[in-house]
Amino acid sequence: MPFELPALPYAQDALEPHITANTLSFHHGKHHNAYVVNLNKMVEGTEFEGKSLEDIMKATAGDASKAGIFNNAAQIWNHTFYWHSMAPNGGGKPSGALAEKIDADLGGFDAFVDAFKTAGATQFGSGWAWLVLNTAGKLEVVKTLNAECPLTDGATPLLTMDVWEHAYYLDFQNRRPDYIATFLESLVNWEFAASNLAAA
Ligand code: MN3
Repeated sequence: MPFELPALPYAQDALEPHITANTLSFHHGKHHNAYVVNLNKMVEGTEFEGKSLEDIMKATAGDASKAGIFNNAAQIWNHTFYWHSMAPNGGGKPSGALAEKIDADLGGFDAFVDAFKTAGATQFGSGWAWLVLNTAGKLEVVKTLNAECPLTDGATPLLTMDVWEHAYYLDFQNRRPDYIATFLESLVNWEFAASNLAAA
């Protein structure tokens, strides 16, 4: 079975006015879709045909000769995870076990916000900011370059934010810090992060 572009978990205009339907039509309909089309071409007739995205990512991470396959597989995975990391009427603060763990491992919600903003703003060029459960069982804020995903280091992603320019340029132009602030204030899906922590 070839890979398919997953539907957005909400309508294309559901994140307006923060992220417009115009951005999502390009970001989901063109960029995310291109990764799907490219990966299907690349794995056809190879050992990776029929494998899961996660298995392909783990098998190709760090292998320069498989960079094309890794980049497209990881970008499919990362984008699907990113759509779910946002929600209409998102934002606010986490509660319950996730909030308690943010307090214990990261020094509180405000410290998380500072760390996440810094990760997103200081990722030079293209990449991602993440909240993960690391291999030591602690929450950690990390950033990754280009298509890289903490999953291949054994961490469990809880939340991600795309900081490639295509994620924000149509709505925010060069103002990446404003996009990051909007993500945290109005879009972030804490229920998704909490469910990922509960399943870890
Ligand atoms: Mn993107």
